[in-house]
Amino acid sequence: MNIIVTGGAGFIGSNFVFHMLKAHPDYRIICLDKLTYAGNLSTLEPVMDNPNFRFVKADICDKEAVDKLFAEEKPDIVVNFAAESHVDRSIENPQVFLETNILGTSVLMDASRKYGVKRYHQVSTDEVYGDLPLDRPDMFFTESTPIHTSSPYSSSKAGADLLVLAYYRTYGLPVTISRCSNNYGPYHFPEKLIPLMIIRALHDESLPVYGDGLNVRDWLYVEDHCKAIDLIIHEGKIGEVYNVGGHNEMANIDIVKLILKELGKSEDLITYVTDRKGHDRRYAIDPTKIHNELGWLPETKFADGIVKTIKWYLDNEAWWQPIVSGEYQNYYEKMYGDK
Ligand code: NAD
Ligand code: TDX
Repeated sequence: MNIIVTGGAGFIGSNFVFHMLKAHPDYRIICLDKLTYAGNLSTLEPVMDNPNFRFVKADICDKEAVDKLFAEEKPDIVVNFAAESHVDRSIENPQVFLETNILGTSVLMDASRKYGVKRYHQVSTDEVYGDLPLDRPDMFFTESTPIHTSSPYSSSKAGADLLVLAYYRTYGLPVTISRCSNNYGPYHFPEKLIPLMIIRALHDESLPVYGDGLNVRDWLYVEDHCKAIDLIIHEGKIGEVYNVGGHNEMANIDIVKLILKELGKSEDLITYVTDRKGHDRRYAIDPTKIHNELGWLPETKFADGIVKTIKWYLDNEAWWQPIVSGEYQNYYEKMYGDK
């Protein structure tokens, strides 16, 4: 089985590459990644010499490069993780989100049609459903919750999802879509809440909490997400959407306090800053469908996963130090300077 994994040098994509090489030692995994600021080749170092792995640096929007790779590899399955993924960046500069997340998806699906791919899987997000009120803990996102996006990021992901479903209906492309809640774990880029707070706390720097800090996210350990995608590409029903989440809702401020406690740092580091524009209040996934149809259940409890993650950042400074010491500094100044 040949599988093209796009965005495999990023956070979830790299964890998926590791998972697949381990879970299916007879599969060939081809990673296509543009290596944007979020892609890190050093992450893939441990598998670079694996004969079942190939890395190709290319842009999913580049039709020629994508076509060439599909012609060479004749993939059975394509799993598309490649995306611009950070909400705050989408508020600053939406354009590249539309290009990569929507146009890039169409380029991959055109190649998938041309080369008779047996499964095109789109890695989407729960953010396409918009948000839920804090005072209705009985409400959850199901697969039939209407699309109702808040940010340029989530709109671009929703646009891609609609296009994927249109390719299924119009051309019969064998597609599946997964919509997962917030992931955390190793190799999470330090612009995102959990790694940002861990690394800044380690440096005794202020921890910028947006708004009142009461926004709720539904956290899932990244490996559980990878296992869900593995199941969907093998056993999921073509044309279907699967929500992925583990009923683990946490307010941002509680996550930040937990990280401080684990690291033995003072809560005085917490700084409330101007809220994100259009900030979604609460995400919460109902994973009944993937549980009933495919038997998926998350395996890592948040209490264990967060400790494992903090330990990973403590043990892997060599991975994140070059990131936070370079261009990233300018990014932080620009994004947080006037907050
Ligand atoms: P990430 O930003 O860490 O990684 C994205 C990867 O895509 C990087 O390696 C980058 O180099 C690559 N990439 C970006 N533009 C590209 C292009 N034009 N061509 C080729 N490669 C390109 O993102 P992530 O957090 O790992 O998210 C992966 C996917 O999962 C995204 O589609 C995202 O929308 C989705 N998702 C993420 C989460 C989460 O909590 N992180 C939750 C649900 C869904
Ligand atoms: O400095 C910060 N302070 C803060 O309070 C940052 C970076 C974030 N936050 C808040 C905003 C959110 O309520 O923390 C929460 C999580 O923020 P992010 O880590 O930026 O994630 P989120 O916006 O929830 O989106 C993530 O989950 C869904 C991923 O980045 C998306 O790619 C995925 O689709």
